[in-house]
Amino acid sequence: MHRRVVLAAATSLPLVALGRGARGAEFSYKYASNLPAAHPLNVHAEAAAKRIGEASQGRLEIQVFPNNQLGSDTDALSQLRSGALEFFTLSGPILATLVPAASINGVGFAFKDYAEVWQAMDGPVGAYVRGEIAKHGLYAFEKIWDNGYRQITSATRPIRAPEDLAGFKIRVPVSPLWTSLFKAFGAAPASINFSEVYSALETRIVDGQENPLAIIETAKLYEVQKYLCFTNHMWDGYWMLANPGALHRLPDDLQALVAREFNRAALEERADVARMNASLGATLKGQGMTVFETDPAAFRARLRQAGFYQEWQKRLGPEAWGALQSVVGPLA
Ligand code: X2X
Repeated sequence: MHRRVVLAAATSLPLVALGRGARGAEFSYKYASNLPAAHPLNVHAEAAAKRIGEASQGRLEIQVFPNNQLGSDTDALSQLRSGALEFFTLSGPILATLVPAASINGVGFAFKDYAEVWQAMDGPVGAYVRGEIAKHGLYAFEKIWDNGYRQITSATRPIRAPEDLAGFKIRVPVSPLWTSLFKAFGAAPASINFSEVYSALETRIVDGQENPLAIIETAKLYEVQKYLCFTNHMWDGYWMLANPGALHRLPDDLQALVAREFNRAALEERADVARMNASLGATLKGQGMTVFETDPAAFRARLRQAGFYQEWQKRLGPEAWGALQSVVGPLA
C-alpha cells in the first residue's frame, strides 16, 4: 500500500495502474477445461471471466485455458489440488476418483428429463455432493454446468439395442461409474482421458465412445465416427471447482463476485447447451453420421438385470441414494 502511494506520487500515474503483478492484475488466476473453445462451457466461462475483470476493475484476471491446454483431466485435477491451477470444471463421475459421491449424477437413466436434473442438482443431490467435495479439500460453486445427456457413437456398427453392446470396444472417461455401467451392458470399456479421445477413435484403439451432441459436434468426433445412436443413457454435468486456498485468498468482495458470475454463467451455459442439443442431430446427419433412435426401457432393463442399481445403491450409500430417489423416485 505504502509503496503504491509513493509510486503514484512519484510518477503521477493513476493508482489503478500500480501495485499489480507482472500481468497487471492483483490476482491472476487460471481456469482450465477439457473441451474445445467453441463449446458453450468455454464460451460462458470466458464471458464470466470478462465480467469479473470489468467489475473488479482489473483486480482479478481469470485466464481461460480450453481444450486440455494445461493437461488432461487427471493432470488438471492434481494441479487444482496443489494450487497450481485455481479453477477447473470437471465431470462428477470423473471427480469421483477423488470424491466417490460425485458419481451420483451418472447413474444410468436416473433423470427422466432436464426438469428432474436441475431439481436434483440444484437441490438435495447437488447439496450432498458439494458437501462431500468440501470434505475432500476442494470447493464447488453452487450451480453445476451442463454437459448433457449422453449418446453412443460408433465407427463399426450401430448400437440399436443393448445386445449390440456385447463386446463393443468403447472409450469411457476415467471413472469407476462409467466402467461399471458399460460392463453391465456387456461392453468392453477402455478408460481414456478426453484429451486422447479423437486420436483413439481415429487410430481405432476403440470402436466407439459416448458423449452429448454438443461435444460430438465441437470436438468434431463426427469426422472419425459413423453411427450416432440416441441412447440418453446418462446425464452428466461439470462442477465448477476452485482451489479453496486460492479462493479464500481473495478479498470478500471478489469472492462474492466470482461466485455470482460463475453461477450466472452456468445458467446461461445450460440454456445454450439445451438449445444446441435440440438441433444438433440434424447437423450431425448433414456431416455424414447415420442416426438411430433406441428404446431406453430395453437398456434400462439390462442394467437392472445386471445388478447395476443394487451395486451403486451400496457404493453411494443411503444418504446419497435417498437424496436422488427423493427427486426421481425408486430406481432399482
Ligand atoms: O470425457 C468426456 O467424455 C467428457 C468431455 O464428456 C467429460 O468431461 C465427461
